[in-house]
Amino acid sequence: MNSLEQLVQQAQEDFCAAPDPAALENAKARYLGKTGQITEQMKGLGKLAPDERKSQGALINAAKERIEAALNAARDALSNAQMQSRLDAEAIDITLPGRGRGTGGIHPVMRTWERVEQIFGSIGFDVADGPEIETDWTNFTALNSPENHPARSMQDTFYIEDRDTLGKQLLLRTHTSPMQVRYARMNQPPIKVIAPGRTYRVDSDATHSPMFHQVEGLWIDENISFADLKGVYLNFVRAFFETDDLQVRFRPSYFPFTEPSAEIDIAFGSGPLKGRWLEVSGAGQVHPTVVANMGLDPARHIGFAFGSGLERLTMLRYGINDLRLFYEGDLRFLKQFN
Ligand code: 2U9
Repeated sequence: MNSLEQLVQQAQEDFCAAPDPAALENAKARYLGKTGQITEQMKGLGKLAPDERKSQGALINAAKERIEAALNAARDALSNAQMQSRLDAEAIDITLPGRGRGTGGIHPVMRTWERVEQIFGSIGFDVADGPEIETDWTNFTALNSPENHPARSMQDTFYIEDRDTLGKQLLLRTHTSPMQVRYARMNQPPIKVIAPGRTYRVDSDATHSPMFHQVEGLWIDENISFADLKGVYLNFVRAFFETDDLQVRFRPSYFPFTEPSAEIDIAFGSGPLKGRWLEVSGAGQVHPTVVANMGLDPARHIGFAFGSGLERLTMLRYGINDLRLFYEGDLRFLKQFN
């Protein structure tokens, strides 16, 4: 084998053996670089006679082309191998089952909220929704708790430092009653409306949370009586707790916005809570001052109102004993309701 043929073979072997692009480029330099063996052979041509130079030059060129071809083939092979190992490393097994996000569920208090809307909706009550940041007037004054009135201290309030554009004091609503005031000022009697929603009070322990949910109902008409309120509420608790086997009693109470006022208790005729009187709601005839603040004539229009905590209703329905479970986001608790 002549030396050019050996050189080509040696180059082919070196290129094939190069494990990565850097090694391949080093190998290339040994043959085709400035001081590479092919380049050196080219330089030697000058010493030959013209005839020999031509034929030897053609042989060197042919060898050079074969070396360049071997180099390109080795480059392609390395880049294919690199791509293949990347594809292997990043391979996705499309036969694996998805990780899944799990199915979401409805929070038990939201379930109660939806249920309350459905039950009152079925007897003709509209649903009112409104701001959680309220003015002092709609939250307190309109509801017969003027400034400095001792009744205000019944509800410890989160006040907001900034005032509204008219300079009015703002606060987080302590009950959903302001929404009923707004609704009554925008609609004409007969009014039958519930206002469910988030409410806020400075209070936090096993039975109180700074944010909690209320539903309040308001019925304004001519010639209605406490018996109508009792009928509506009895219908509600029977539907809500899915039993007719329960009793309802009204006990005298005090709220600034109702007169007379009552606490509503229920007692189940069976089940784990059988025979125990459980407080579920407050209620009363809307105070004449509040009726007037809604833009109505208290001599003509009578209002009945009630208010319940949605957490309280939920705890009674499912037998939950700690309010804080609702806000901890523990899936072991929440999953039980879905
Ligand atoms: C207007 C006038 C009167 C709504 C009422 C109650 C009695 C009541 C509490 C129950 C537990 C709030 O969630 S709780 O802390 N509510 O006892 N609420 S009467 O009276 C109104 C509402 C709107 C215009």
